[in-house]
Amino acid sequence: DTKGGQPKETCVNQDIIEKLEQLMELHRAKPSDHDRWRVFSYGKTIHALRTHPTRIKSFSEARSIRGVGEKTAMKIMEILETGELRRIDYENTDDVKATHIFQGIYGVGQHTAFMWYASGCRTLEDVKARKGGIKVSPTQEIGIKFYDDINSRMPRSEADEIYNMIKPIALQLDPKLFVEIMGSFRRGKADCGDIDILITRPTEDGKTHAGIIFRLLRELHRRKIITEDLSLPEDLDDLEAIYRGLCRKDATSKRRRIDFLTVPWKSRGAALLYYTGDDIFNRSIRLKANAMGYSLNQRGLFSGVVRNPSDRRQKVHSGSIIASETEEEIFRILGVPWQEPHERVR
Ligand code: DCP
Ligand code: MG
Ligand code: MN
Repeated sequence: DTKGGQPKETCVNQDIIEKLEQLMELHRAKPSDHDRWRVFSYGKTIHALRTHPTRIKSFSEARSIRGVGEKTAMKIMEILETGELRRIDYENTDDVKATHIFQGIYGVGQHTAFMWYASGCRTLEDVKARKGGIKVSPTQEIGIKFYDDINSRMPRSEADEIYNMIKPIALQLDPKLFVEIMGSFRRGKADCGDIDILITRPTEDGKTHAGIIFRLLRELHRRKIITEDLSLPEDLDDLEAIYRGLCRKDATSKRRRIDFLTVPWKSRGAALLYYTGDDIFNRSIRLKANAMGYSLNQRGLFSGVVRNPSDRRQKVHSGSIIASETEEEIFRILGVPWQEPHERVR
């Protein structure tokens, strides 16, 4: 299934799920293999709980759910009896708190966050002071400078305004461009973490959109819509490119994260599907494709992809393309009933 259980409003065990999710997130914040295993195991339990039709009333009922062992069943009973789960406080250790703050810096992952913690940093001020002699990259420096802006979501209306400033500028550079806003905005969410813009161009006149991102960026910097670059595409001539940066509506507005993605015209359906998300929906539709012997990514739906068994990232055989031009076609071949973007949520 591509829906992942009952919606929040109707899930009778929602309070239990939320506590276990909190605990799972704390384990996710920790680097050990053991913690990774726990995240995996809580993830399965939570999924099973979501599809459990009745309110759990007893230890034995909890134990009867697939993936729920003795320890988890005891946690469920604690939540039922007290409304709390003491283990959450216990797992929320100083290293988790500090590394959580550090990972809010754009360009800082778990590895860097724990290195900084090991160097003695505990707060953002410590990082700014380079406590313990830590190294901060120019991108991370931008992430620190605009920490609060980057970590707050924007109202949908602001994403809409910025998109409507950018689209005509792109079309002025090339009126044949296809420019579409993706991600949470396309799914109709009321607030967006960033702005995701997909760009491509039909090829029937023999021209392409190669290099358009750079021309567009020059224009957006000139107009002070884009304010900082976080990462630029590598190759000027590539039809497939990713740009990440910061933008703002006007000089008094917060900075917002923005991503530009370009794809070859023939991949537009697969790219629309991928960049609309959400990520959980993508995972389930990709698993469905895999179960049918296909492989799905932002470029298309492929058959006959052969991977190296000892390193699944390596393709031994790239396979042949089955569909990529429209979302509808990909849904149809996978036997998944059409879902509007706003329905594609966990
Ligand atoms: N995506 C994915 N897996 C990832 C990251 C992204 O499948 N690990 C896809 C699905 C996302 C889309 O790309 O919907 C855009 O990525 P964002 O990180 O911008 O996520 P959203 O736009 O969905 O949410 P937000 O409002 O937080 O930006
Ligand atoms: Mg987004
Ligand atoms: Mn994004």
